[in-house]
Amino acid sequence: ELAARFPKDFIFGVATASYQIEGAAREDGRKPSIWDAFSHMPGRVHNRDTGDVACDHYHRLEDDLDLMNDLGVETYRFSIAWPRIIPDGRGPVNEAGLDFYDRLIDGCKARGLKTNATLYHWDLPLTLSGDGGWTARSTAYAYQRHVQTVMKRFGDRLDFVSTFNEPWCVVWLSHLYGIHAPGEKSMDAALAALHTVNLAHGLGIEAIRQEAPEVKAGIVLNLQAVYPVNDTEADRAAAERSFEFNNGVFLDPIFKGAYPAGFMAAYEDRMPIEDGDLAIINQKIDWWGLNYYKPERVADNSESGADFPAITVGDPVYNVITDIGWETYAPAMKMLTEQVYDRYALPDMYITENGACYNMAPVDGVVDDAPRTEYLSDHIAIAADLVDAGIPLKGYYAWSLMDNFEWAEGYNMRFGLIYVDYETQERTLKNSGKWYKALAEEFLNREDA
Ligand code: GCO
Repeated sequence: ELAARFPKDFIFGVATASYQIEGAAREDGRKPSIWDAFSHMPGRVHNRDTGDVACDHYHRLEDDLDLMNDLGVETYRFSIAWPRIIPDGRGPVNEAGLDFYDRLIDGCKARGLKTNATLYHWDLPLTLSGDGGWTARSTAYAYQRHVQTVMKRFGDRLDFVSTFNEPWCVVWLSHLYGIHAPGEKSMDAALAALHTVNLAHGLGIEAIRQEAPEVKAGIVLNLQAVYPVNDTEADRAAAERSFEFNNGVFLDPIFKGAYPAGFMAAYEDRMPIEDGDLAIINQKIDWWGLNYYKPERVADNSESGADFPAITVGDPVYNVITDIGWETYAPAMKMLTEQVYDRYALPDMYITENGACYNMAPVDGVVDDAPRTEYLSDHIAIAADLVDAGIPLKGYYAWSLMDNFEWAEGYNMRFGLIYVDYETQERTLKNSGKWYKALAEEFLNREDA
């Protein structure tokens, strides 16, 4: 039995993010974020979808918390929108924005849910773009003030906080590949964003320790599980370079106090590092989160003269491909986790996101999404294997509570345990949600509980 494989203090939860679910984009003093601007720009997001309304969670907060509570989970991971708290990124604090999260957090506590707040899940206040957004060092200090404000207000009621969700996306996907806001395609912009985000993480940890030393502070990373396409020396070296570029540039400064050597050999003279920065970044944290969805396969491309890491992305090896086109391969989550515990002195771990995109809709009130259930059960079994292997894995959050605004894919791609009809805002628990609920209940009610 799957549930029986986890220790008593393990926690199951669900995750969401502010811009993906809240809507109410112009209400109660919230000002635009870079995602409001980006999604309203033609050609950026599928179907020109925006987060203006999203799941209308801002107005349906209590009902949604009830739905979550009905799932039987013990913890909720959500994000706090900076543009609701400090609408211009710097300057006045918006009381009405704080009130919303007061209600959210108190609503969780009233239902016995542990809270895990993400302090940045991509909705940078648009005003800060005028300074250069994440490419500007000043943004790290503006972020620190956001963290101070949030922790001062909620530090007494938060169980966990993370400084950032997926710096990889904030840095490479948003500033080098141009897929996410602000849509930059520049290595120099990306290198600057990389260092600003790492610095902001360290400044954020300082602020959390200052304002709320009891709260467990961490960071959430979407590390890549990299496999060489061919078992050749060249492809293994490519996989190693890919690890540095995609994972090491975050893990090394945070856990070792230095950027990786191969990466630095390529880019040191373009990195805006100042004296003392690495000591700020390299602070002890209480936990880290892994967001895991799929394996990555890479081949050597160094002959082409391409920039570091000089790789090409290989095709999926296994043929279970989700509706967003991602390869399904649960053992990669184990390989990756063991690899990073081998290489770094990491604290307690949580799987902070894991889930699958399948777009089936209700038929007579039933969403038959068996492949999602299979994905979840395969990955949760790997989580149990990790616990067995002695990894300090303490919890698992399914992505996501409900279908939502899937960034550049708009409303076209669905990851929820709950189906959302965006015309009516009606919610329908999917079969996978029923399965997860049964797992959570079995876990809570098992004999040794
Ligand atoms: C993430 C994103 C989520 C996505 C999910 C599926 O942290 O990657 O937080 O917002 O919706 O990953 O792509």
